[in-house]
Amino acid sequence: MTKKALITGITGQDGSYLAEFLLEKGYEVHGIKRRASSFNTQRVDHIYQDPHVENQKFVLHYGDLTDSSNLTRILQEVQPDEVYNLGAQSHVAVSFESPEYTADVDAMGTLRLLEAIRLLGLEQKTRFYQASTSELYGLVQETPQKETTPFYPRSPYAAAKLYAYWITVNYREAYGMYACNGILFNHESPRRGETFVTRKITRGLANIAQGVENCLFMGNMNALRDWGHAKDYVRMQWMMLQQDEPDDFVIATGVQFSVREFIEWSAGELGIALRFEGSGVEEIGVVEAIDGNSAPALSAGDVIVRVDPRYFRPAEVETLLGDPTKAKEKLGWVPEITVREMCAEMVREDLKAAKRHALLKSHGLDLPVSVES
Ligand code: NDP
Ligand code: GDR
Repeated sequence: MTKKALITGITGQDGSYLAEFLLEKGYEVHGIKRRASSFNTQRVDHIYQDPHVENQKFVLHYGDLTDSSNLTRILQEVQPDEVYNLGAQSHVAVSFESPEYTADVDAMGTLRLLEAIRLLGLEQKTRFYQASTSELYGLVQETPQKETTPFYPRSPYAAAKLYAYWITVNYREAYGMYACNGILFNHESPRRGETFVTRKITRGLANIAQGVENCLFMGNMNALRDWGHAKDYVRMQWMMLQQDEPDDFVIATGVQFSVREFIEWSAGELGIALRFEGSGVEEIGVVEAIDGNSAPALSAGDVIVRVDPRYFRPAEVETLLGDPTKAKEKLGWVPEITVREMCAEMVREDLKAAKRHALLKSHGLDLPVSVES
């Protein structure tokens, strides 16, 4: 029997990788996409299947985590074996600007899905994965963070995800549902949204190297994160739902680096040696040397990184470092892609786009670059 999966957030970074992964495993994959005024399916266009063909294995449904009636209808129609709740307003900084919306989608949206599964009588059939987050640890109470480390959320996003975490545990305990939390630390890829820090850096520096942008404006470069590759992390989401008993797992690499280091690596991939000078809001990144023609738009001495306090958060999560021992021991999961390999891949992909942009520019076809991050 073909297994059916329903993914909320299928148009996002993780949703797109998970959909690919499940299709390869032979699943029929259903996804919920939001109605938007322009196309928002770029990350899944390569696996799109024409609804007119028979035996369609990839099906998109319009829906929204703020709308119980459509979640219930889709669940009833699909009768999924597995639900992956990846949909969220996932940007921490934006959650300070839209706290109520973030709570509605990230906290209440999770409740709506769980309750719809229960009311439809699917609670013994449908396994549920909740995209929980290392942001739950916020102001960290213990290092490294593991499944038993106390939570201390530091943003409306994290507070909403805290509710989602506990309501998932509650539906497991109260109704015997197979429901799991993956407490995932930061994971990135060339498909990462352009306003998250790693992608902002790889895209910004690639554009600067090609003369499409002038300067990268950053927030807190001292922040420390435990970064992995999204491909490794979606494999783990699936593994969690294949166990005999539901459980919660921390997924991380167990090593951490600063945002500044990620900038240095990305610059290095572009053949640029960067020197940081000054401190606080005065800190700048200066080009020290350049390898060959790899960054044709730059000269030694150019200032290409500056701090802009608008990117500071009202309350910051300074440091996160995960301990994935439980996932390694119970599930046999180990990440396969290192953070440096991931950084190189992201730079390579962003450089292709930057070169296309520079070529158009050289022919007088200058396109606007969206730099709002
Ligand atoms: P993205 O921001 O790339 O994707 C989020 C997805 O949610 C998009 O498909 C988005 O749709 C969809 N979405 C947003 N609002 C709604 C809504 N109201 N109703 C339905 N769908 C909605 O996130 P990631 O792929 O990076 O992350 C996946 C999940 O994992 C999220 O829940 C995130 O909070 C969580 N997480 C992520 C981590 C990471 O490092 N990436 C770490 C830990 C947890 P659209 O494309 O239309 O915007
Ligand atoms: P995070 O990721 O908040 O950890 O949430 P993000 O990449 O946005 O920030 C990481 C750290 O970098 C610092 N930073 C900046 N961040 C952004 N976005 N832009 C900047 O210019 C900048 N300068 C410095 C931030 O202050 C922060 O300390 C991500 C999301 O995917 C969440 O959904 C997920 O739950 C967590 O990871 C785990």
